[in-house]
Amino acid sequence: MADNKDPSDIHLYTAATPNGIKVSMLLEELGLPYKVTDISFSKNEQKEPWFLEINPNGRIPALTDVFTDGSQIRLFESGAIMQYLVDRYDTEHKVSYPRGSKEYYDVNSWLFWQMGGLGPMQGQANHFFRYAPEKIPYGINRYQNETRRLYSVMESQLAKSKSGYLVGDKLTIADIACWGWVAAYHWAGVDIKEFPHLEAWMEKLLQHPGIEKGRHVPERHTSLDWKNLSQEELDKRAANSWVRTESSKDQEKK
Ligand SMILES: N[C@@H](CCC(=O)N[C@@H](CS)C(=O)NCC(=O)O)C(=O)O
Repeated sequence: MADNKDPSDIHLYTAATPNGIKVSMLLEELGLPYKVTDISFSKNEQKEPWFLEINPNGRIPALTDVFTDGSQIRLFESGAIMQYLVDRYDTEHKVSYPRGSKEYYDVNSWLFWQMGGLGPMQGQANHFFRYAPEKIPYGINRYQNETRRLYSVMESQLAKSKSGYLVGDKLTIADIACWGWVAAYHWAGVDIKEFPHLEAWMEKLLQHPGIEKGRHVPERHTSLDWKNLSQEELDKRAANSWVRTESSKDQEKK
């Protein structure tokens, strides 16, 4: 599907979250120009009809582009967006491997592992630990333990890796997909010090200029600073989040 078109038709709809920054970090690593629309969760823009035309699931990230036949293509689910971008634009295999190679399938395994495991489980750890109106120990323990288990899976893989990346000898979309989640470890209440290879990997990725630049789209990335905040500041951050407002609406629906 590789082609030589000017890629400036790419339009990313995003917000400052672990799923959103996957796509901007990838676009920056590939050196692709793109337009950005910052979607406001507090205004519920992700549920507006015009946005649902792009992503019927009403979540970020989403991306549009002009397809090879000249029509518009609309993509949602960060993993699917990343696969589209490397299939179409990473012709030199900077952050991907050729389709059909063993590493190509290894990258897919880790990408699906992130999409089906790390993201959803750590997201629930955040929810029960930081946002839930009631502190439910069962929910907190279940999702924090599952996040720790998933971190230990990455830790073992990285301990075996000669390159320090998840697959093969270079940074790939598998690493990029996981980075924003691991970088937000403190918000989930998990200690990164238990996972030395994972911590080293997290720092190593920051040395890539595209990761460093893309993590600050659409606004400054702050997850790594949260370990320095007091409990009071962390509680305030959770209390002011749009997630709290949405959770109370959910309670009313019951
Ligand atoms: N599996 C989806 C998850 C997308 C997702 O949950 N996005 C969150 C931000 S990280 C969102 O848009 N939340 C807004 C909402 O739930 O209304 C992906 O990876 O793209």
